[in-house]
Amino acid sequence: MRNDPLPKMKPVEDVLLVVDVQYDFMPGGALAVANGDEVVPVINRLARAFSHVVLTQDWHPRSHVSFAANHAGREPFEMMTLPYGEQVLWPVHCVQDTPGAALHRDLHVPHARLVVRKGHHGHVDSYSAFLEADRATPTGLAGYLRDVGAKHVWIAGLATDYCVAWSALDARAAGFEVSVIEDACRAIDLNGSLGRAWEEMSAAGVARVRANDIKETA
Ligand code: VGL
Ligand code: ZN
Repeated sequence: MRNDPLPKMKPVEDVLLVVDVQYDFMPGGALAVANGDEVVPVINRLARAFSHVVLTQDWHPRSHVSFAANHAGREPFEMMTLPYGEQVLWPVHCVQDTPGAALHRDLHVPHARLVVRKGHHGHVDSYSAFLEADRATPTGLAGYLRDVGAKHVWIAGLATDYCVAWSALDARAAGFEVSVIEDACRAIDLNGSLGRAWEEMSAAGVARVRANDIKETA
């Protein structure tokens, strides 16, 4: 249904980054985010205001180091020290080419130009769409966004306190203006992670906005 379409935003400079709208993060999924499905219609509507949209997909090998099942005696949601730092051990999720790794079928962003798959290296996680968790291996997204003339990255999706927050912080560090659209995101909130994520984003100069605040800038 298309009534009252949002005005198109300035092309090129404003990019909408839609993070991990995949079945394993939906209610009933392997790493379910409470009410994660509620972001889908909000993002569909928002995306009409952007001429440039990039999607991300969490995309792990089954042997991935972030899966508790790959560490004898470990349970999901425990912490583990890995060579690159502290890692949450997750349930097996978003295994490459499985139904749980697919984008939600009701996500309608036909004009999305790029899908960044992340977390594909077996020995390092990647919450961020920009930099893997070793904080050294780039995904290439910052270079892509610079090449196409992007200045402001608007972020929506799952989960607010992990992949959205890490992507927002790295986008700032890469020199972009960044806004996180809070009602187009939902959180995992593990041991206070959501409050910490908003504090870190705010300290880094990430704007916290709502979908209805987004107006034409052209
Ligand atoms: C995510 C935990 C593990 C996310 C991905 O998309 O926020 N969280 N993998
Ligand atoms: Zn993951």
